[in-house]
Amino acid sequence: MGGAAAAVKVFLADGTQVGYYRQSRYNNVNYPYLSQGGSWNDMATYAIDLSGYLGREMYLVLCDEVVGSEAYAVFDDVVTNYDAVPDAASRFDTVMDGHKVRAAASEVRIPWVIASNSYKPCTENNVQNGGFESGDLTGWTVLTEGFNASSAVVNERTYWAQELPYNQSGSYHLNGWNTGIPEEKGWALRSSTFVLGGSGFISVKMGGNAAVAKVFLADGTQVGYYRNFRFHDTNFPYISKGGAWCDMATYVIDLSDYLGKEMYIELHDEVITDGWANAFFDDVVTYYDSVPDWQNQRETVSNGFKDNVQCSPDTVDIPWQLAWNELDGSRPEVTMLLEEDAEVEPVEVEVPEDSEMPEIPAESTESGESVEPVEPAESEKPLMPAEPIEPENPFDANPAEEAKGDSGGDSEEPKDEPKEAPKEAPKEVTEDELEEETNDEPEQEPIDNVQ
Ligand SMILES: [Ca+2]
Ligand SMILES: [Ca+2]
Repeated sequence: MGGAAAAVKVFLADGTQVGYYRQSRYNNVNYPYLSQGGSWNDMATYAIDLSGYLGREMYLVLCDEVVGSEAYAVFDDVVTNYDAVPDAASRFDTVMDGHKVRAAASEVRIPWVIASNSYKPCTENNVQNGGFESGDLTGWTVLTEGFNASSAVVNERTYWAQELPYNQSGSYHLNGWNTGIPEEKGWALRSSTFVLGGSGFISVKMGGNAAVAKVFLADGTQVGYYRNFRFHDTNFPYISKGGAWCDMATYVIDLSDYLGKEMYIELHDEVITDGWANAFFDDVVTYYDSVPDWQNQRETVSNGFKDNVQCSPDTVDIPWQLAWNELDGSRPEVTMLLEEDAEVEPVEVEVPEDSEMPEIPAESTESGESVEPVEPAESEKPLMPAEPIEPENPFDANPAEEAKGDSGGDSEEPKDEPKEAPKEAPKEVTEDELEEETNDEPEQEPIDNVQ
């Protein structure tokens, strides 16, 4: 190869890159004399040692890389079989050197080059197909019998007549409604393994009331349990008023204690009994060079429609969340953001009686009660009824319970947007689940969510 932009990539037949070799001779000096150290588009033979892959089916890609000026690439003579190791160090090709006009040309030798592999396999830090952008479950292992792997990945950005946003990244996401698994049942997928690198932070997009991400060391030791805690069935169809249904948010997970370890992730639809038992996932990112600035990250999505009119405002932000690990009971000391709530007209919110306040045993960190989101409490304070209530924070209740209370809505003030939205859901699955949701007594049994 010759030219400043030439490079060769080497791959195994399955697409795994194993080599990257740059043309290293380009040197724009003493034009036009190769004999005086110059090198332009003249090609040298690069000897590449692939003996570690003997017997493997492979292919090459010849590249013209973007390198700025003099960005040319020329190639010739791809030889992929040598019976004996060529003595590259002492071999050369002989060409006529450049020369001035009308001057005589002389021969010059172009030595062979022992190519240096500059390929850095960063792929080891990433799970395969973490964003489902292959359009299918390539790289994922289905752990649930009956799970329809061929239909589970979809390219839909919105759902229902209200055109509520999934907040999908790219063109595809993993959609729990398309798994063939009934809502009351659960399912799980396992990622390929990755070596935790960079900052030790990863992220995953989760939506739906049953979505949970679990993190394991490669030997099967579970080290993390992270729930989607944003789900909030209130003020349908307004995400801008604190509702959150199938919309996914990015959860940032701190795994820095495990830097350098080989790990994998499982995406779960947990079996829950408080309705909306579906899960949606996208964008599993297992490498961040530096700690992601989650507090200032958000995705802006289209707000939903109400009676075919776009909800105001047109767009709504879905802020990133810091996930917290229910296995160790730690909880981030942060104020989650749902600022939109601040501008919402007051809505009467059913406040759970203190009798319903679940006692949170210290060791119950794995149970549903201790899982209440941090941010709903913040965001809903302005919405709380004026009448005196228990000094205890009523929002220590399970988020799901709150959701129930909201949809129960006996004390809602008359507003132009009544909250019987579930009935509008056009899809059967939705009707069903909403029906269920509405009829179900909000029995608050702890969710056994850790395995
Ligand atoms: Ca995606
Ligand atoms: Ca389910």
